[in-house]
Order: sequence, then structure tokens, then C-alpha cells
Amino acid sequence: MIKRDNTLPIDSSYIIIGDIHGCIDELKTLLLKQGFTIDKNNLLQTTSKSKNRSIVLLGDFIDKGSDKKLTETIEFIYANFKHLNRNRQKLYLILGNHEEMVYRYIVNDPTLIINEKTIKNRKLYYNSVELLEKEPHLKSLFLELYSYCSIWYKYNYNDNFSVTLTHAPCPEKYLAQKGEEAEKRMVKCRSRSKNPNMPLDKLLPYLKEEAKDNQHYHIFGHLSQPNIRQFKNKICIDTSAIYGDSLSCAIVQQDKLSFDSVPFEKLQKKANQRYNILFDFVN
Ligand SMILES: [Mn+2]
Repeated sequence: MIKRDNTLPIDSSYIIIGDIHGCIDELKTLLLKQGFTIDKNNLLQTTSKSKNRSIVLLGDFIDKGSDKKLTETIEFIYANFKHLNRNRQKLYLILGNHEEMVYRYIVNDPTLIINEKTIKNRKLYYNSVELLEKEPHLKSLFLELYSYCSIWYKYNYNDNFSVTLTHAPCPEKYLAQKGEEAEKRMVKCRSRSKNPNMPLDKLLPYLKEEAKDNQHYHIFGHLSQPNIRQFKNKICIDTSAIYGDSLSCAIVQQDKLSFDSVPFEKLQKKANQRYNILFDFVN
């Protein structure tokens, strides 16, 4: 799978953005709120507020949104990946399970068995596949972006403060580790759709068990939630933009962590979802 240096330089601060799923308008609003401007060519420009800020997209920027918004999202991320990274890297991409799965469909991955179920899922969950197959140019942009995705990044400020970023939550023994199993687990966790009646805290018990009262944070997305969910050092920032809630980011500045959100702007149809709430302990 994917590669490269997973260290985020500590001389920059970071805007870490959760699951976008085609919510391009909300992405732009959030970046404007965080001190970037957007020029007439749709390129992000920095201001005195954002001069030293880099951006990390936490995966799942495609699927669920409308074709029009998904197209705009891919074009915007592509253009700004080239633009912001022209001198040094300032935009980082983390691989989500949607990028991974769509990639497997569009390159005809031989390990992806095409049967009734995968054909049904392709329509149901991975609507970018049809769009990319219709639009070869967009497909080439996506394939290039896919090649820039990393499975994880780590910001290691000092012995007391670090932030590890992955798309999905995973047990600590896999976090920031090498190997096929670890890489798989950082991109996708046990499925909620396959276990619809199981409370999330039962489905992913390691999150509570392994959570610590320290500042070595693990920030992830993937588990669409009504708001940012944090238990000790485990934080989910997927706040269900495409389901009509909000798009959120975590902001890492030296050894300080803060959050920001912008609401869904109703410029496309929202997707349907029933939440399964994380860190919803009865006791
Ligand atoms: Mn996901």
C-alpha cells in the first residue's frame, strides 16, 4: 500500500479536517474561517493568521455528495495540493476507506470480487465510481490524489504532547505501525452497517480501554457523529457534514489543541444516516 515520511514538521501549525464527502462549500467556509482566502482561480492564499498553518484532510473526501459537489471537491483539493505544496508541503492527505474502495473499483483491483453484493455496494456507498468512470479527467486527478495519500501522520511536539492522525480509530498496537494488517486497521474499523444494533462503544471497546489522561492524542474521523466526541486522548472529528450536521477541524498549534466547526450549507441533498454515538457510556 502507501508509504513515505509520516512526520509532520513541528514548526507549522495544523488544521486537521474530518470527513468531507463532497462538502466543498463547507470546506471552503471552514478554511476561510481559519484565516485562508480563496482567489478567483480557487487557490488558497494565506493571510497573517494562516501564514504558518498547514492543512491535513483526514480522509473520505469523496462519495455521498452530489456529482457536482464531488467534482468541485476533487478539483479543489487537486489544484490546492499542487499550489500549497509548491515550496514545502502544506497540504497533507490521509487515506480514507472511501478513497481506498473507489480506487479498487476504478482500477479493477483483481482482489475485489465483482458480484451482486459489490455491484450493489458500488451504487449504494461509492457513488464516486460512476462519476469517475464518466469523467476520465476527473479520474486522473483522483488517481493522482490517491497516490499522495498516507495512512497516518504524527505531530510529535515533545515528550508530553503529540497528535497521531488516522482516518479510522484502531487499537493502539496498530497505530502508526507498518504492515498490511496495521495499515488496513488505520483506514477502516469494524463496520457499523454490519452491526447496526451494537452500541459503538461495544463495537470498538479498545477505544475506552486504551484511552489515557494524557496529551498524546489520537484524532480520527470515519464514525459520523452529531458533534466532536472526545474521551481522554481519543477524539473523533467526523461531525457528519454530508448528513446535514457540520464539518469540523482540530487545530494544533505548538502544544495546544482546539476545535472549530461550520454547519452544513444545504447546497446539496444531505445523505441519510442513523447515528450510533461514540463515548456514550452508561456508567
Ligand atoms: Mn470512513
